Amino acid sequence: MTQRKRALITGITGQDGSYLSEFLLEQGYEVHGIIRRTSTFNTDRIDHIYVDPHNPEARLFLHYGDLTEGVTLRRILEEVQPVEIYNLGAQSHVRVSFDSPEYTVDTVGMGTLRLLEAIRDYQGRTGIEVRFYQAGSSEMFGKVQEIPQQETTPFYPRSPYACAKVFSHWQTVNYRESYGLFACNGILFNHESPRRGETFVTRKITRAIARIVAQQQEKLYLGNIDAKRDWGYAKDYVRAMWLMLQQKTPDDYVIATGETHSVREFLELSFGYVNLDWQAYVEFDDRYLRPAEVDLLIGNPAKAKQQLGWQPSVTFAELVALMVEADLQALGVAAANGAGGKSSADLATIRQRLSTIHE
Ligand code: NAP
Ligand code: F7E
Repeated sequence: MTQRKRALITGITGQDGSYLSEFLLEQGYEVHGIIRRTSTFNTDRIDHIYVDPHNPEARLFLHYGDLTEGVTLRRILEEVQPVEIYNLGAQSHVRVSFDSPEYTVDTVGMGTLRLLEAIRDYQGRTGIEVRFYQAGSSEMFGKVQEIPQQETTPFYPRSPYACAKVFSHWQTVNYRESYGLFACNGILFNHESPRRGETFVTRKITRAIARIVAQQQEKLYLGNIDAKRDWGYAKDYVRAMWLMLQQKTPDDYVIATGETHSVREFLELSFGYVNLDWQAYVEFDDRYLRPAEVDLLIGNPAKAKQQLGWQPSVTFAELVALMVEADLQALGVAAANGAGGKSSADLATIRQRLSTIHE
């Protein structure tokens, strides 16, 4: 019997980690993930795919570790002997990175370096190739130097988080060039889903809408709603990560939709979906402003399309509908017929399409 391909994921409990795990399991992989010890369970996003390790059918295994602790990362690497590593672990909130810069840089920057060093030694000693994916971010473009942004656009990071991602990007390139590691940088633009963390703006909005409909919340407080982002669907984006590691040679790729929308547009579309006027509910709170803002992001995914055959499958309007529907369902409330000016037949068609995206 041929051995299953084994993948190791940092950040497996996060939005992307959960979708990537599902995807790799579907591809026949054995999946190992690094989780942090927490005082309450933090595995909600992967509970549905977890099987007790005593069960011979189990193909998902979890290991305690932390990106701030190199020794443990090395131990896990030796134990698991993966052929692919996806480095998704991070303190990934840009606003929080201004409050907690040292910790952010330790996980987002030094964590990557610790992993690369561990792979370099392991590969050098065993001769076994370990392919490495680094979760880079459009935040690295920051104060953008070119529109749209592509792989060759200069970086201009605007937060401790983004500075650390730039560090990790160049470390990944450097380990590829210095030691011949098969190491790729994905430069992923914002990607969202019903599993998005509740404090990122899209999910904060869709969750608030459901709570407003359910009469559990009256107002939604936001910061800069003029910021523009290139928002895609997370499930599409994890497929791109895997594709990068299946190529003949390692390279770096922008993953984006090529469209940009403001937070204000997201508000219009999402509140419109439940027939509410967002202006009656949204208030400004300066605590959600950042010391330095990234005003506009829009990516050019041409290289990924051409070389990986990757393209997004979910439109902006579908993404908004998908997220609002999921939050409404979670609270047991529904968008009324006629929502967003749509007939009940139109809503049924939308829901039918959304159910195929979920699968
Ligand atoms: P997320 O939902 O915030 O998940 C982050 C994951 O990292 C969680 O599993 C978290 O564990 C883990 N983590 C945090 N600190 C850690 C540490 N010190 N050691 C080990 N693990 C740690 O993020 P995501 O949206 O899935 O994003 C995945 C990766 O892509 C991140 O690196 C992010 O920076 C990057 N990225 C995201 C986007 C996007 O739009 N989503 C775009 C570009 C790049 P807990 O569950 O225990 O907190
Ligand atoms: O903010 C504005 C905010 O926190 C988007 C992370 O996954 O994507 C994410 O970073 C925009 C910003 O995402 C609120 O100022 C207004 O302009 O949802 P966000 P982000 O900062 O773009 C990148 C690609 C990553 O790599 C990161 O890991 O929305 N905004 N009012 C707000 N943002 C938040 N969070 N909360 C507000 O109340």
